[in-house]
Amino acid sequence: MYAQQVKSTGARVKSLEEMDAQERAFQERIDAGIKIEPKDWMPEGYRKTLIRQISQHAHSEIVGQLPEGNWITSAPTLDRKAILIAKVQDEAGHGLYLYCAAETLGVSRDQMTKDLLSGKAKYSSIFNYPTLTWADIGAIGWLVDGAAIMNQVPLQRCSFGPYSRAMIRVCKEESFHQRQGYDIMMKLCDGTVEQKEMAQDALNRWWWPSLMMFGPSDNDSVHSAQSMAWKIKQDSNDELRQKFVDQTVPQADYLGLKPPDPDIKWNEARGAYDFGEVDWEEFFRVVKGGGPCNKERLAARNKAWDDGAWFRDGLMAYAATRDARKVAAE
Ligand code: BYC
Repeated sequence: MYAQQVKSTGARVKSLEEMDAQERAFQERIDAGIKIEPKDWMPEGYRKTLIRQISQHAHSEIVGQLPEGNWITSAPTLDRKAILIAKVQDEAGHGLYLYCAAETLGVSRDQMTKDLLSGKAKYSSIFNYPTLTWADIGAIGWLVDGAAIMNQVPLQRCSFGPYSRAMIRVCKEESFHQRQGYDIMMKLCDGTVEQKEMAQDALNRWWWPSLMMFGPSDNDSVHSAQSMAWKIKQDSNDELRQKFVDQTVPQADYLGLKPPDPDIKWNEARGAYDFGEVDWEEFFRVVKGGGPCNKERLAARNKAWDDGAWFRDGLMAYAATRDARKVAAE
């Protein structure tokens, strides 16, 4: 299955006849559902695409800790604080599995970190929006983790073994995160008028950025066609966005909240919700660094890296002494 299924602006996907023998054998393995492992031969484009996607994904997990970490000291109860700390720690763990998966492709963790800190590497646009109220923590769990799961469940079947295996564990944890976010929203919606208004305000601000998480529309997606041919991606950006809307609108109804889109309407013929157009100008502005918190996020990651220099130096000094002792003892 390598035919181009989505309208994409990326390079045309080669047909089997256009491939050399090695590429064809590789594509046939993918088509047969056989996982590719790090030591297997792979086309350079496949390796580069995976490094790009997995490292961006890892960076998103790491930067994604910042908006939520902001509320750890202000969580309304001890239980909520403990749950939020655990969630933020989980995100760090996801980043680590993903950096390890990318390292199997020959890129170093130091290089990936440098690319994030210099602003060269991308991370998800969603984390460039501020968390203004406690309801934002509910909305992130419900919507952002909800969108992440929608995107990541198919990634468990990704053709590259280490990425696919990392996603199995990540998805289990994300499901818990989504439930805790929805639980916060339920409590707020069952609370006072002011609490319900706070929940609606959070939904108003996070709805469209959540839809943007799935990437540009299929017409503008550069990588989708090739990534789907290689079974790195299983679904196109628009297909996943539609599934997310179909799943989330009834959840908003249950809470008694309304997504900020007057065009949302059940379409009986399609068996899906119609919805309005994402503001793509805003999406590309945020991706290019012009979102409300892009500068703050990069500054926070750079500060964390600089502040951790003494610890990294200490670890290296300890490792060198330990190695020297080992050599002396031999
Ligand atoms: N934000 O050709 P396209 C989480 C870029 S975090 C920024 O469609 P592709 C969580 C794209 O990279 C969720 N950039 O690309 C953590 C490309 O630029 P480059 C993170 C975006 O790769 C903490 C260009 O636009 N999840 O779970 O086929 C707390 C053209 O796009 C975005 C992942 O990373 C965006 N939203 O598809 C809570 C999942 N969208 O690289 C939750 C793994 C697109 O050419 N990644 N771009 O410079 C993917 O599934 C895919 O990479 C995407 C994009 C669907 C995101």
